Amino acid sequence: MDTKEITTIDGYPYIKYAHVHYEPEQMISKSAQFHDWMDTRRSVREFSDKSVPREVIENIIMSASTAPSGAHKQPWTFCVVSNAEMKTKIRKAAEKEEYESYNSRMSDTWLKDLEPLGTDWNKPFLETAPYLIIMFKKAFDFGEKGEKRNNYYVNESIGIAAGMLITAIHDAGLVTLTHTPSPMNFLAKLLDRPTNERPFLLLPVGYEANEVFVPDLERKSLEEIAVFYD
Ligand code: IYR
Repeated sequence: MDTKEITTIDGYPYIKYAHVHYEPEQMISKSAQFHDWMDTRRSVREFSDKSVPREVIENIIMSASTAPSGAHKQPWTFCVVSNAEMKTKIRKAAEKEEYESYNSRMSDTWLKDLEPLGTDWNKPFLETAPYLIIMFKKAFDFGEKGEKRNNYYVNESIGIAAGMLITAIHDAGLVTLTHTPSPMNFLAKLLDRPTNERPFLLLPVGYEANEVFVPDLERKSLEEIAVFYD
């Protein structure tokens, strides 16, 4: 299993792509089961403060980092905050921006669209959740002489990694939500990030609180979201 078959193509090392294949019947049942499982995922806004092993967080981050990225640059940094004082600082700064957003920056239509989800400027989960993962996108990297080296398709790449992180969190039996404080540059300042990194998404991670209710959402049907050109 572990023996890599290495060869050289155009002067670069290649390995043989090895993967299991399933019979069509098994594929249908596996993919249907995976959909059933994914369909149980919900954004949860109330967290328990119960601790989660650090190793779980490390594993889900490594899963997210298997995402495809432009020219395989993996243009992301995952900042993991469990420190209580830092969580409080982040909550205060996020709520300051969110208060402004909910009270003056967001349109009436937008606020109306959010009403069924019950969100507001209060973000207690930023202190309750045992971990906050803040994803930073690397607009560019630094070369050997400190020169700027642009990355490619950075938004696409980190967006895919975020989706895979959310999937890995769900698979571990934990919950999250995609919190998007706006503007979010306070995160770069608080976490002292280098100049090539921009905050992308903040995800609290942990167990849900006891007896959590989530909005009774309907997901779109296949007919509404897909067009098949046979
Ligand atoms: N950034 C805010 C507002 C918000 C916006 C959308 I669109 C949502 O689906 C949910 C929230 C917040 O994080 O509360």
